[in-house]
Amino acid sequence: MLSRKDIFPEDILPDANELLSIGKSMARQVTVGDCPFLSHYNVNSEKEYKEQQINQGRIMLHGQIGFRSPIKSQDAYRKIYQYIDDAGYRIDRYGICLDWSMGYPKNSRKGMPKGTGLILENEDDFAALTRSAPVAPHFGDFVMGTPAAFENTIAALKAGSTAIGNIGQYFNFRMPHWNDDVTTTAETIKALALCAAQPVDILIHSNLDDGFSALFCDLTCSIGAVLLEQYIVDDLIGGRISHCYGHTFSDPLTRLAFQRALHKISNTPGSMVYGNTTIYGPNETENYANLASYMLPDIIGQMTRPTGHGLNPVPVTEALRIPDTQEIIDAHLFTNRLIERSHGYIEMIDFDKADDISNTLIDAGTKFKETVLKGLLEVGIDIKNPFELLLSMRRIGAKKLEELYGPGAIDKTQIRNRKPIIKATTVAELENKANDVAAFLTSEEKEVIKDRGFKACVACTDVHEYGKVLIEAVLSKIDVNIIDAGVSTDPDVVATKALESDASFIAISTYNGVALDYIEKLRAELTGLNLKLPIFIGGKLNQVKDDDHSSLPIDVSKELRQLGVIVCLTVEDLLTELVRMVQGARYD
Ligand code: B12
Repeated sequence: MLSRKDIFPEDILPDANELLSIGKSMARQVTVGDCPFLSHYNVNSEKEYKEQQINQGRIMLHGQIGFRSPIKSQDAYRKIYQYIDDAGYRIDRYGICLDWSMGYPKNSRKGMPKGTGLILENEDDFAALTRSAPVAPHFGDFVMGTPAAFENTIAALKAGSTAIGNIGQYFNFRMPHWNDDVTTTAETIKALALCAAQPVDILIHSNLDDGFSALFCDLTCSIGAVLLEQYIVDDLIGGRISHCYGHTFSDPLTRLAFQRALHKISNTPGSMVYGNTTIYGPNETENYANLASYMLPDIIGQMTRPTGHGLNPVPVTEALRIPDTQEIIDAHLFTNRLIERSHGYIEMIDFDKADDISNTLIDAGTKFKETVLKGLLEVGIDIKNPFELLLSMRRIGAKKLEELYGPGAIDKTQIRNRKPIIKATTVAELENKANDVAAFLTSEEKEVIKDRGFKACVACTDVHEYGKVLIEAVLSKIDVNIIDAGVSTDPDVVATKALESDASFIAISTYNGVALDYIEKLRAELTGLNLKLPIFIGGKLNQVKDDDHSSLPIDVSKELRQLGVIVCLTVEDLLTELVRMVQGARYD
């Protein structure tokens, strides 16, 4: 059971009306600036453009860019547009991938961890980028939902952006070393109010996979999240929420059904459909089949129930590295040709099946929304107050919300103690994978590991949680005790947790291009506590070096090994080392 005191231990919270009025008043000074996209298509906003394209039956396309260097990003903005235009096609919008560190307010950004993305120093940098070509600038990440929400939204609006996010990110992302979620929420409310008060329509983007959807085990809860966000942004603040989905939607039928459900319940055009990045592997040729396998339902969705989403063909190199300009262009050329070749498929599809699923999604999603609101009201949350609603949902988190309020029947054998009405594939697939990985050990090896009574302190450095979910599932299956040190966890917290729990080793999963800095800090923290423990690390072991002009991340496995860390390409590597530890190997 929850109580208000558990969710809000603070005696006083900021006044939501005051925050809304600060945001609203800023709209007197800050309005949408000119940019080539708005002038070229003679529209006031991307929403207006999207509605025109829907009426003309055109499918829109989205590209994702954001290299560390502003110059390289401007160059990509121009080149991709030009190349695709020369080929007789169009790219409608760019998702601008700001760096992690852009989420800190400018005056506290110095010295904070950087990821692999774009760093814009000032408002002129924002404008220089959007001036580079007539493509709609979508500032999706590290704007709303971060402590820098208000200042980044001001810069994005002035640079001519009329699609700004990311509300999904608000719910799930934590900036390293930033524990003040009250300020994060307050800045987000001000930014939302500023957009809502604009004389032109601003789409408030939310990538569901950046938010709770990546972690729900029941897909109907994701439609519930759409409805809850509509309630907060549209009904309580007067904005226009616009949803994105796709990363984790691997089954073509449910992918199509989800799009048809959005078509029924959305009041505004969608921002983009993200490519199904979780199915990409290391082989580029095979990834073209992956690309086609999710693009086809996306194209058919837009042909039959246009929602205005820009489709995002993710380059086939995504699992290997941050895709370069030509790789983005190639994915677009492929997809434009696929669109031309897709018409004949429509007659082959049984849309009733998709519509049955879509109706179930809406019915159970509506139930989830209502149960969440009722549950929060019962514990004393003011559900008419957007500040309280946002922060309480963020603090409770996806897993607990699903456990407490999920629409599926209670079933203690299931992951969230509920039988999913429509199973979300990702977490379930990780559970299955864990069985295969655990089978790597012989029963004798499992037995000796069990007898040793290992305690594993497991954490991930950023929002990428699947690696951690997998390690925990595998280790649980071989009777290693799990000490959960959390998601987006700072090095000092991991070190303290390892000490307090008397951990036998630490396992870190990392993806954001911070591996080396993170391990250096963790080592220093452990030394400070006089603790010597084996550290295993896996995920994406790269980093953008400050002195490297390529602005792309490079592999740091060698440096990590030099620091005495055990670099793991697979979970099996960890299991092999555990067997060696039982046999007497030492790593301190
Ligand atoms: C899923 C995903 C997401 C999801 C994460 C959902 C979630 N809640 O976990 C979402 C959509 C939220 C997301 C967001 C972002 N992402 Co992302 N994401 C991915 C993706 C597609 C898959 C990563 C993953 O989880 N794989 C599943 C795991 C289980 O499999 P695996 O990675 O192959 O891992 C294996 C081993 O490495 C091992 N392993 C992993 N960790 C560990 C640890 C130990 C100790 C051991 C023993 C083994 C082990 O386990 C697996 C065994 O098979 C990758 C691209 C890719 N295909 O790799 C990008 C990727 C990691 N993301 C990337 C980026 C840039 C981001 C964002 C910063 C983008 C943005 N601007 O918003 C944000 C993160 C923001 C933040 N605050 O941190 C980049 C990182 C760039 C880099 N470092 O070079 C990648 C590589 C994509 C790319 N090519 O650009 N992302």
